[in-house]
Amino acid sequence: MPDEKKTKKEEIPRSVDPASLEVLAECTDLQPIGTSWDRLKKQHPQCGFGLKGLCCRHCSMGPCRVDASKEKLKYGVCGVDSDTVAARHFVRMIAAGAAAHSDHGRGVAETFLAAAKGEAKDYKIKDQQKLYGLAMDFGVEIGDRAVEDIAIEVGEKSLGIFGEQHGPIPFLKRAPLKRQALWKEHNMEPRGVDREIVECMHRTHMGVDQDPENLMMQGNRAALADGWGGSMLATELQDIMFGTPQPILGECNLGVLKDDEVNVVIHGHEPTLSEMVMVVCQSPEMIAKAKAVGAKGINLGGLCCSANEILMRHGVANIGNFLQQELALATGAVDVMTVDVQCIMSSLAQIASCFHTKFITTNYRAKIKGAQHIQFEEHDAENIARQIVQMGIDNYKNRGVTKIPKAKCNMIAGFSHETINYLLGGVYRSSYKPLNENIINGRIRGIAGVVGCNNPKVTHDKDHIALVKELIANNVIVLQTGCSALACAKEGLMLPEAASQFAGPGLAEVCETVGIPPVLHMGSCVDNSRILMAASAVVKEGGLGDDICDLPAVGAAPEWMSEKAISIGQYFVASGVYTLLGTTFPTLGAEGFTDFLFNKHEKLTGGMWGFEPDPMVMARKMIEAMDGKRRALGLDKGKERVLFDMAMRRELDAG
Ligand code: MSK
Repeated sequence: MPDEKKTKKEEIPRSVDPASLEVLAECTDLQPIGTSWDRLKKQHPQCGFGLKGLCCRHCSMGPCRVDASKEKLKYGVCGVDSDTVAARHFVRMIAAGAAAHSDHGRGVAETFLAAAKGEAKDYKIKDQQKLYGLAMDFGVEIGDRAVEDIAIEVGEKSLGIFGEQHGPIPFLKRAPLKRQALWKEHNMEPRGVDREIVECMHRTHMGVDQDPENLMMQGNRAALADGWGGSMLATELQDIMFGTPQPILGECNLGVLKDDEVNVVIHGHEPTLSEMVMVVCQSPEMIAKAKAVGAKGINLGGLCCSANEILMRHGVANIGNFLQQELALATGAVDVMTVDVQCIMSSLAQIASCFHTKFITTNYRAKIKGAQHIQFEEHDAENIARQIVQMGIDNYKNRGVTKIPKAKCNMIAGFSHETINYLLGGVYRSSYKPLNENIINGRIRGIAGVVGCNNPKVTHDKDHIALVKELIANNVIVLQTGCSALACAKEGLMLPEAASQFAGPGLAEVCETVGIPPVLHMGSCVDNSRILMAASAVVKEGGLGDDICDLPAVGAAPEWMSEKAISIGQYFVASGVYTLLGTTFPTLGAEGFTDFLFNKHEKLTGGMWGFEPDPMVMARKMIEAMDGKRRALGLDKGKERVLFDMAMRRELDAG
């Protein structure tokens, strides 16, 4: 962990983003709490056992530090060894991450059902085609039934999936047939995510499952229940209610805050709240109220995945990613910040109190000391959103000096897997075939999913940007979600012109022909399920093997920090994808278990984990892995490079 050491001796730069550095330079008045960078510094040295996954505090005989390399510390009080300690810890991280995504998904399903029943009047069914698709997945009759009746049955079935006792969950059928057979053969098909998480907690309790590999079978089931269950349900139902994303122009970075408008900021993950806040911010009545207090209007901006959700559907400006949440407040320009769940720093209430900012929690699951709590109810959504926006308007007059950096960047967001299908094939012949053909002919070397958070242990955004630039320069098309997507957007990588500027010649040619950036924004954390769908679609299109593990496709989370990243990574590994973490890896002190994750797991699912803190080395490892898959597919022998023109597309259509 080189950056750990560096932070102690020579300090690493805090960010590569000029807007963030500008605010950080002025952040001297946030005492006593400071920023996450200040607090990390004070935490040094961090616990070495904890960092390596070797600390067990599952019972009161401990906490035990268990380290196979030290005679005295080989076993915990109960006799547990380091591999089992690390495995239990890792499985609990999967369970927590899966719980976060899936509880979000359950909330969406409840709102969806209430909307279908007419009990949440502010929400509508926006994408009927997607509703019908989901109904067919669930075996719900469509016929000439009313949309609302179909939606009620779909909503009830969706809610039932979370608690499904026997499995397998229905979306597994979306995976390639060979993958489904592999899961069945290894008894890895998950039941509902609730059951899988409970079993994770049971097995990791003191004195239950002591076999690291057996523990990981349960970790795999829980992660699959998240990726192909809770997260995928969240994405599907959100698309039906709020619209399936299509490419849309947006702006990003702290420079989107405005001096002369009421700044309303949403942060967290659930679009049920942010969609309503957006509707209210756009209402003429509220804009008139803002003007009445001397502002030119209302400026809505998002942070983290709340930003991703409203950015990709409506082009609402995104203020920044995880490490910019405190900086947004430190500009002094935020009149109201409202948060729901996940990735919300405990410091926000205190930092808001250094300024005029009203800081509001809205979810009973996520209260913060010092915040004002306004419980969000789907039955009265618009009224509650109006109350929040009104607080921002009323607070505008209390603003002091603001320090809004100028830096901001345009970006294109909103590449759902349906949109990619359409963009590649055209409206009458939606297809992934042009993508497959360009992978086969070598113009595109492979596909990378680069996702995940920021972590103050490494320079903010640096590893995301370095990794993604290196990948596209080597003709790898990059699919992104979460805070990683926002990092690369700030660097201008999500604009079509980035293709000629940063991509290798093959990828650039494909992007320029289709008119897409080389780095595609696919949404929020739960939308990693869109990447699973895209990978499955590529396999089904043909020519690149018959399972996800055959594809020249690799995943990475270079600056991860959240347990959700572990769950996401594990569902990719369980789906057949080599997936690397940067910054740190939570089992490194347990050699046997780490070897299982980094090597032996591939025999089980065709996917495995890796760890690489240097983004350039990480890129090389990813490209080597893609080249290995290409060789296995026989694609290493030079083939004539063909780009699909209209005549070839027509031929495809006829075929
Ligand atoms: S918000 S989980 S910091 S990506 Fe989804 Fe960003 Fe990571 Fe949270």
